[in-house]
Amino acid sequence: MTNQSSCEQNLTFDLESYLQQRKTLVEQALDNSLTINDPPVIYKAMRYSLLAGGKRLRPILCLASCELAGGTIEMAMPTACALEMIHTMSLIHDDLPAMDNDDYRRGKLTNHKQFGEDIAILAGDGLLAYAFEYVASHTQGVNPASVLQVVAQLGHAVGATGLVGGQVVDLASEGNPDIGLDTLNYIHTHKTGTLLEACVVTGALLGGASQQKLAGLSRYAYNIGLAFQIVDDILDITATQEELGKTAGKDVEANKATYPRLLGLEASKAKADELTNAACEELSPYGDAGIPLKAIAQLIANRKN
Ligand code: GRG
Repeated sequence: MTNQSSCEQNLTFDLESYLQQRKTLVEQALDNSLTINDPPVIYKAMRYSLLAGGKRLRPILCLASCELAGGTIEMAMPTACALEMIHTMSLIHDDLPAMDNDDYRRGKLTNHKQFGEDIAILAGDGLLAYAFEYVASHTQGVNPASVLQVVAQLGHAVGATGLVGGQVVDLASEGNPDIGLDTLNYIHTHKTGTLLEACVVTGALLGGASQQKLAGLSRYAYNIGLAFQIVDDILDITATQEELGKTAGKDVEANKATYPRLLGLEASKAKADELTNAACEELSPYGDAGIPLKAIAQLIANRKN
């Protein structure tokens, strides 16, 4: 979709290799983060969803932001894993019969279809709690005050100020034909945006970014977060179940307010492009060092799943 000037980047940057290399590192770290213990069923359920694939966009964003701020991959990896644990928890809970009631996720049966509803709820709870434990117990080489800020940022992204708040308004809006852009933006920025923002902000905190840099990166994250969710709305209409790894067309079936429904497909694509462009503009002070985050912004706008 997007090809705007602010996102233009050095053509020698190979995004595909970059993402593949980062994804491999993240997959390895996630695998090592959680071994099977007693009682085995809960660890198996947690690992089933945590290691089910996915784009690993959130941990990759966190690592990239930490490096941009002057830190290393090692400093950010525990938080990157925690972000994926939190994201996976939200997917498990979102798929439950009481929520979105879905049978497939990441190309596999959803957690409750595989393990039952009771264990799926507990697997989500286990991942959420472990995410915080993991950051606190595994982060190394970072000043403890910054780790504390990371923990606070994660809590802010998950609770009523983030995922939970967005989900509550989403549920309350279901089937209401009068939902407008303000409410839709609230849902999108809370359900999706706050966690993506946490990825970028925690990475920057761990890397030692100044307040000014944090503010700019936070604006970058807000813009890619909303663009991400608009593209999600578009893909629900235009992509197949095989491409998405989850049921397609669910928003239309549930009569949900979405960007395409409120604005139309073309205007929605234009809005996603505009946000992506605004995100890239925030990276202009960084020159070539900002290339990975620019490329990720473009990937979000152009993704097919
Ligand atoms: C229980 C504390 C608590 C919170 C849960 C269920 C819920 C509250 C919130 C729902 C959040 C949610 C599932 C938002 C949708 C975000 C989204 C667009 C997910 C898809 O992300 P991708 O495309 O997926 O990055 P992969 O599989 O690639 O990781």
